[in-house]
Amino acid sequence: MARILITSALPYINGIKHLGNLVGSQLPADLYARYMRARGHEVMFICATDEHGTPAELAAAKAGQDVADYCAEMHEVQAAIAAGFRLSFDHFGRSSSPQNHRLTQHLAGKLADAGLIEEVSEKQVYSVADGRFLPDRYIEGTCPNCGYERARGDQCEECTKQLDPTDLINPRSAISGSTDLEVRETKHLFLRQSLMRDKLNAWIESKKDWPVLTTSIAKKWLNDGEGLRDRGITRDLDWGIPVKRGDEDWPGMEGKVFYVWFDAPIEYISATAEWAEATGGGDSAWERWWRTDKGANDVRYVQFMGKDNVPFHTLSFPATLMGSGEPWKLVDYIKSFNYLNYDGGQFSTSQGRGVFMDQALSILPADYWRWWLLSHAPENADSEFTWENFQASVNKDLADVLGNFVSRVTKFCRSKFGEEVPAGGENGPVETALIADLSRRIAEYARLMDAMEVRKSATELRAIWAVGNEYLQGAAPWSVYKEDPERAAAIIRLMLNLIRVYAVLSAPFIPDAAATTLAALRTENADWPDDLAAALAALEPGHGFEVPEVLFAKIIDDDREAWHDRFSGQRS
Ligand code: B3M
Ligand code: ZN
Repeated sequence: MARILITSALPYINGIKHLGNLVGSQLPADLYARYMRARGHEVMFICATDEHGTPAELAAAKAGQDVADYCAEMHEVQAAIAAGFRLSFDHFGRSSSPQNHRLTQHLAGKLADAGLIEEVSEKQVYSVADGRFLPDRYIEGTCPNCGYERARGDQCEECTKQLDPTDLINPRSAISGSTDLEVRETKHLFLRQSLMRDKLNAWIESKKDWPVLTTSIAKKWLNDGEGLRDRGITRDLDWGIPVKRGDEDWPGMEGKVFYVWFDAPIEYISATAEWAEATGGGDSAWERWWRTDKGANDVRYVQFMGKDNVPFHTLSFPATLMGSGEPWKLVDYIKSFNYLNYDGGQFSTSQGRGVFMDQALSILPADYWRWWLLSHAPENADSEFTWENFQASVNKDLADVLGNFVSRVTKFCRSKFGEEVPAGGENGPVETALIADLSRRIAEYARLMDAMEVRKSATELRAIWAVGNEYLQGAAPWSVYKEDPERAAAIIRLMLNLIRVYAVLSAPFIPDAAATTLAALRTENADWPDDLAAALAALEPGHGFEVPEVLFAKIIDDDREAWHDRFSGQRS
């Protein structure tokens, strides 16, 4: 039994995520966590909301709410939706937790002790009326390029030109509208990651088994100089983790907070500490996952994320942990994803284009989405959601292949033998060949799941379902029954057991259907079929069951068309 630590990239707090976000981190992480638990390993699966930074402040302001209240509310909203998708986090934390405040300040102190933090003086725009420095995007004015009057200090949204706040004509504060702005000196902390280039390089070079997508991005940033330049890790914002050096004040840093990307990955650790506190485990309960001097040496740590998050996880976060000089557990494997597009374009929050997590659950159960998303995960290239493809997958794979199989077997048994596993007959050569074929396929499925080959795992699982269907079609118990009821009983007994095995194998992808099936078979605690022949005899003659409710309903054309229109982003 191994110990596996799994983290999913933290969803940002400002709003509900779309299906592309879901399939890029949380959902495949859940697939892996469920699979590893099913194989008997000890799993710690961590996620959290990423709550600091300018976008959180802006979203709260837009909602007319205090930012702390806004984050608390949105955290609950995101937690409920995650539960709706059956994301089986051991803990869903908050980067604004007291644990994360303490650990972020602690690590900053250690980095400073190690000489890895530099104080840099910069010129920045100060708003006298607001009594604060303004981040670039909090300054508005007229674009010098196109004349758009509400260009932001970092970029003009109209003509997309990248700007400096000082480029703007008639600059004003986006908070108060005040034009009483001055350029003042201010100090910021920089993480000297450039000093760690050799260490980071050696570490990344040692990761021979990482996916190409991960290492190519990591190496690009590492070797491109740009990527490893020293990074500002503090900001002039109200909302965030106050800059401190461990427990002590940091002279000159009063009123400043850490940059959101500095504290967000630290929350992976802090969230585990939140979990330990919530479950009464004490410090040793989380340290055995994260401190190599306290037992984390034998942990395998896997991270899941979209490709845009890779640089922070291969460079900045490891630099933080290594630079602290303390024995923190570093990631062993990074599974990264490309993007999911929506129907010929991109998902767009502002245009309401595409399906967001809450909307998805309001039209169909989680399993339908989980199956489509995972079986089309953007692993080797970007992939695309279309309603036609979604309808076809659900109707074929889930309704025709799996659902129909379960329904035919259980209904036929009920009509001929009653609602219990029938006795009589025995397996012949065809069944022996079937079991051999399935054993080979299940071993391949396990190999792919171990390797986090998400799409290929789904393809193999679908093939495993299809093998049962083909066998049933050929064995045709409904015609055999008249001549030889014992033979029909043996076929059906094997198939009822196969349904149970299917539920166990499929649970990481479609946990609700798996649970419904196991409940109908009155066998909730089913183990992974390490010995398939034994697993296919587990339900013995006389074992009672019920015909389960329809597992998957087909998507009809009218619904498909209505949803297509509803989510196209051209709402009037
Ligand atoms: N919140 C990514 C994002 O929202 C960011 C991930 C943090 S992982 C530590 O795109
Ligand atoms: Zn412009």
